[in-house]
Formats: sequence, C-alpha cells, structure tokens
Amino acid sequence: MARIDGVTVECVRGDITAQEDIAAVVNAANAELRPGGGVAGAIHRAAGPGLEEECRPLAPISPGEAVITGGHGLPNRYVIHTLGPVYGRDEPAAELLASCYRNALRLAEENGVESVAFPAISTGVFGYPVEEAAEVALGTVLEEAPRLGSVRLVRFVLFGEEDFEIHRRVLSRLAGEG
Ligand code: AR6
Repeated sequence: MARIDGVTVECVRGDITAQEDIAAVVNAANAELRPGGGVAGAIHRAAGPGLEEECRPLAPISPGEAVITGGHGLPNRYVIHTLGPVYGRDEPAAELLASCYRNALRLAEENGVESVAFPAISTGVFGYPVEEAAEVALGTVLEEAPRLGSVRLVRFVLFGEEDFEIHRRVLSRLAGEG
C-alpha cells in the first residue's frame, strides 16, 4: 500500500467482479466491447445482458482508449472499459498500456468517482509479461496520483498469488523510490 498526496494505491488478491466497496471497476476489454473471456467474460457475466447492450454503440475502441458505462448487475456504479495492447503487436506497447490507465482515471475523474479497481490489463490473453506490465501500470498511477481530485483510492485486483506478489513488490519499489 502507498499513499501519494492523499491517494491510496493498493494491491489485493481477488476477483474484479467482487469489489463491493469500489465505485468504478475497470474492464480489460476487447475492441468490440463484447463479453469474451478472462476479466471481460467475468464482468459481463456478473453485470448481465444490459451491459453488452449499453456497450454496443460505444464500440469499437482502439488500444489505449477507454469508455464508461453503468455497472448494471455489478456492485459498482460504473464499469470503465479499456483495450490493452496485444504484446508484440500493438506498439509502442508501454505507452499504449499507460494510456489505458490514464484514460480510465480521466473518465473516473470526469464522473466524480472516488474509488477505482483495475485488473492487470493485457497480462492474460494479450500476453504482456506481468512484471513489465506492473511497472507501467503502477508507475502510471503513481505519476497521476498528485493530479487526481475525486479519486482517493486506486486498487489493483490480482487474480493469482504470483501476480499479486509481483505487483506488491513493484509497488513498494516504485513508491519507495518516488
Ligand atoms: N478478476 C481479476 N483478474 C482476473 C479475472 C477476474 N475475474 N479473470 C482473469 N483475471 P485478460 P487481457 C486476470 O485475459 O490480457 C478477453 O478475452 C488474468 O489472470 O482478461 O487484457 C477479452 O475479451 C490476467 O492476469 O485480459 C480480450 O479479448 C488479467 O486479469 C482479451 O481477453 C488480464 O487477463 C483481453 O486480454
């Protein structure tokens, strides 16, 4: 856990669809904003068909972009959908991944959101090595933190134990250095 100018950045192990105390959860979406697998599949399953309907006119999106919808059946007010880069295909990968986090935080701010939960975007089907992705993700959030207004809590929700440990280690290294 780190605190930067009143913003808490934390890592937890868990399921992105079970973050009941969070106002906006972020979806590691596909360009078409369709259910798919991984995080997107879990989010659409938990939200119900109304989410896919709301998403349809907002698609397609490009790598690094983000859009916002309601939470539907999820315990969250909003879902922010962002498309991560496919590792080895969408370049520059680190900049596109950083844009995902920046654009998601911008939408959260525009909607007066106080708390945001991110999964490890691009590290599943899209093949981004976890430690490299964690450095970009946490580095971007720590860099943005002093500029945030409404957002007071940013939570990284990691599915696996190893991913959780990597994120925790990268966070303490980056926050310690900063
Ligand atoms: N909660 C938190 N993290 C999860 C969950 C969950 N319920 N399920 C998986 N993860 P991915 P991507 C982790 O593949 O790489 C989809 O099919 C997972 O272990 O969901 O950005 C879309 O339709 C991994 O560490 O996202 C797109 O086509 C991380 O979340 C494509 O995959 C991201 O895995 C997006 O690929």
